Amino acid sequence: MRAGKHDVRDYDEADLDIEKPKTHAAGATAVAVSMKRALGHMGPVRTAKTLLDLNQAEGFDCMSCAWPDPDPGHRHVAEFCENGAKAVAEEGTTTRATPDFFAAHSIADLDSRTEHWLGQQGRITHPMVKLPGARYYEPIEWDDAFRLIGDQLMSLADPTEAIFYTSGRASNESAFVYQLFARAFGTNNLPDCSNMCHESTSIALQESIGIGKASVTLEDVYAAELIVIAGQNPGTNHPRMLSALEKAKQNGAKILSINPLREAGLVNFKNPQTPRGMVGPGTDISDMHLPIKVNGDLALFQAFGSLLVEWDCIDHDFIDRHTNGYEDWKAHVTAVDWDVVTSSTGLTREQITDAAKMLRDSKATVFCWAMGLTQHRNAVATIKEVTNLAFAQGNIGKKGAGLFPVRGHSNVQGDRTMGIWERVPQHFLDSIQKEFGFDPPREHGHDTVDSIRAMRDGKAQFFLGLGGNFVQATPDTDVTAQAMRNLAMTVHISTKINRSHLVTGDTALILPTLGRTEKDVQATGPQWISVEDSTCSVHSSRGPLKPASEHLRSEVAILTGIAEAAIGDRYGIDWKGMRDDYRLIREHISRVVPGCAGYEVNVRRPGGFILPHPPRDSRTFETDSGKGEFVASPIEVLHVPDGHLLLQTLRSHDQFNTTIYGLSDRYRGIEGGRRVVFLHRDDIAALGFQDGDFVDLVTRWEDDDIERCASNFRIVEYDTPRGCAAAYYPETNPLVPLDSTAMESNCPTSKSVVIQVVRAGTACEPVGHGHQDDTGSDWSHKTHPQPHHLS
Ligand SMILES: Nc1nc2c(c(=O)[nH]1)N[C@H]1C(S)=C(S)[C@@H](COP(=O)(O)OP(=O)(O)OC[C@H]3O[C@@H](n4cnc5c(=O)[nH]c(N)nc54)[C@H](O)[C@@H]3O)O[C@H]1N2
Ligand SMILES: Nc1nc2c(c(=O)[nH]1)N[C@H]1C(S)=C(S)[C@@H](COP(=O)(O)OP(=O)(O)OC[C@H]3O[C@@H](n4cnc5c(=O)[nH]c(N)nc54)[C@H](O)[C@@H]3O)O[C@H]1N2
Ligand SMILES: [Mo]
Repeated sequence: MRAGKHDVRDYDEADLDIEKPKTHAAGATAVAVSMKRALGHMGPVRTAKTLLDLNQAEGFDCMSCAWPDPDPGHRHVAEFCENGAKAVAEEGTTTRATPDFFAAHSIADLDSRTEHWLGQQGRITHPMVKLPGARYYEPIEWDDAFRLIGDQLMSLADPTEAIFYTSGRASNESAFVYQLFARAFGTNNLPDCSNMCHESTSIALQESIGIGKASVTLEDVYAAELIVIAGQNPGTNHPRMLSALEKAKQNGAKILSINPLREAGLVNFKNPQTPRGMVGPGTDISDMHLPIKVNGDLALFQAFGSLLVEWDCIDHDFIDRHTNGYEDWKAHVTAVDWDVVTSSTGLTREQITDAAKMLRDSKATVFCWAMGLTQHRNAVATIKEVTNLAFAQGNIGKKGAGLFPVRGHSNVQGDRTMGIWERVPQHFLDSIQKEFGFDPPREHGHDTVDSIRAMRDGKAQFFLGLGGNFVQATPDTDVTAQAMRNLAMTVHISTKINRSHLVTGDTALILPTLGRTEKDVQATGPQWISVEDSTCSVHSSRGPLKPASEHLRSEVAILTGIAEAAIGDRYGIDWKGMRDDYRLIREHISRVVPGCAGYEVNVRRPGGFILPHPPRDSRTFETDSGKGEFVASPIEVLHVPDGHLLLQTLRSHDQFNTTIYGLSDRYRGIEGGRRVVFLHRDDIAALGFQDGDFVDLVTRWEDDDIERCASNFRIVEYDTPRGCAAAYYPETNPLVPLDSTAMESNCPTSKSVVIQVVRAGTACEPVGHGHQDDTGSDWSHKTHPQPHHLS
């Protein structure tokens, strides 16, 4: 442990408690943890008010993940999961970060704390500003804050010097207003968390099926004969999915899981809604588990394709009518090199053949995936390969079958639908022009990685974050932090304090906002908002709680306030009208956003409405050829040199992205800390270490000469394939090179980081100032990065 800087840590690696990983998810413990966290943060009245309203047709939408709700009438009284309860508790907390709190803690002091500690300081109550040269945040009146921001925006040499980031919790109403403002201001610089998340999915599906969204409904999951779950840990990240899987199994479905780790939720589920789940044996989830090597999926799916072709388990009728490119793909997969397949998957030909038989024997297969597939260099090709397999057996646009990218943030999909997209299609911009009478900028804006490059290279001066925690969520933490510090102004619309408030431009503002749990009352009365889940279902949400402070404003009120200050009544857009009555926003949405005609009426129905999806609805494909596109991709094998490991960075059971709820990764047996690295026992021995040793993790990326380092991780022996390591995000983000991104989607390769493991204290040099990550260790580079520009 490095000395000196860690006095203020709220936990210590010495307290780490390592147990055996669990072999089931949920059960009575999940209920106990939900109630303990909810009661601890909110007390009994607020707990009852929120949890009973959560995910109900007239209630509010859970702000944790984007898993869909059952139809109204089929919902439980407690239609939420442990991690949903934690998310609600985190927002509904009665703790407050007031101006007195900010007066007592300098920015440097706050910056020395862990992300966990920052989150525990409660809801921000007042707008706050840090003026140039100041060491503290101080309160500011809303109108003064808007004026400061407006003046800064108007002083930019070019509108493209502004970056407008969105995290996927924003409602459809705020997202629509936000993109409208950015475009009226003059830029498509609308990066979002999706750029780091399912971007590879959106790109692949757009090319293959003509739309970047899931082709299933929840009913398809229930009706499936086979559900393939690749690169996803639903027990932690989409816990309500386990109830759907249980139901599918009761209807006779089989489940094939493809994951380097044997995640508890993929083994067995004890449904807390049922007596069997509370005290009985639970439901076994996976019928087969393939412990694939990290990044081996492209090879695996091609091998599946090869076997299906060999066995002629092909839906020729579907292929003839609806697809293009089958013969090329067939030739490609038929020639697959099995040596490459077995070495890159770490699986035997027998294992792969047995799994392929599950595909062969299923007449309706749903393919689910998440970050384990999207955050690799070859991610887009891998997802096209999943789509090829679905085409091969006609598993699209039919009951019980389809493609199911399971989205992360609760409204990340809706934000895209509303135009939060740096590369929004031209027809969307045409509709904006028609509706509002101005010609929006037509050239593409920056995505997340390009925004960081622009800030790093002095091409941006202003950053506004609608939610999120940009500095912690993005790759190459040091580079990003420096990029943020280069700016004239950083502004965050947030509910709670996070690291991104502490890594600031010359001027910085925190604008505290209402959350999903809270009542939103504007000039014309109470308002509600709308969101879209992973299955294109759009519905309304209204919060039950009194706002955390009378000074909070809604996201819509803040964004329209900024718009008025920055562009006034340029183009005659009625910002005030939209703020006073969100129905006006929804009227615009109904005319601008495809599939949203009649929005106000449709979204108010109990359960809402489902957006059109041509492949799902009618097997039509709005691609260039008008057909579903088979795409043959070469298997790109990632070269991991001897003595190196392939690190995947993942979530614990006790966090929501960069929000660290607590220190219990219960299912994996990690308690009391987060700085652990999971390794195979033979790799531990081969590298000359033992379980329990402390190590530094080092990336040397061949495309630049920067040595990246994250210090002091405890080795935990774990059931993971040889050559593969796992450690938590965001502690490991300093190791992900900014320029290491997925081909075509530019998504950071957070699941494919080539690392070396060296004895703690021998690689990372402490830096004299700056941040600690979540266990209080320094973010450090051995050599400080010079701007490298790959054009
Ligand atoms: N409670 C909670 N819920 C969340 C979140 C949260 O942080 N906390 N985050 C939300 C967000 S934004 C998102 S995007 C989702 C994320 O949901 P997930 O994608 O489930 O999240 P990760 O923890 O990144 O898990 C990735 C899984 O992929 C596996 N994996 C890693 N590499 C590979 C590989 O190469 N191949 C295969 N086949 N598997 C691999 C890992 O072992 C792990 O099980 O969850 C959402 N829901
Ligand atoms: N190494 C690595 N990096 C990753 C990933 C990974 O797997 N590995 N995953 C990536 C993925 S999938 C994603 S989606 C991104 C996530 O990136 P982000 O979306 O930027 O990060 P979050 O941690 O979800 O944002 C949390 C913050 O949002 C604010 N917030 C919470 N609720 C609200 C609200 O209602 N309104 C507003 N305005 N603010 C609110 C709070 O202040 C909180 O601190 O991270 C990515 N980064
Ligand atoms: Mo995500």
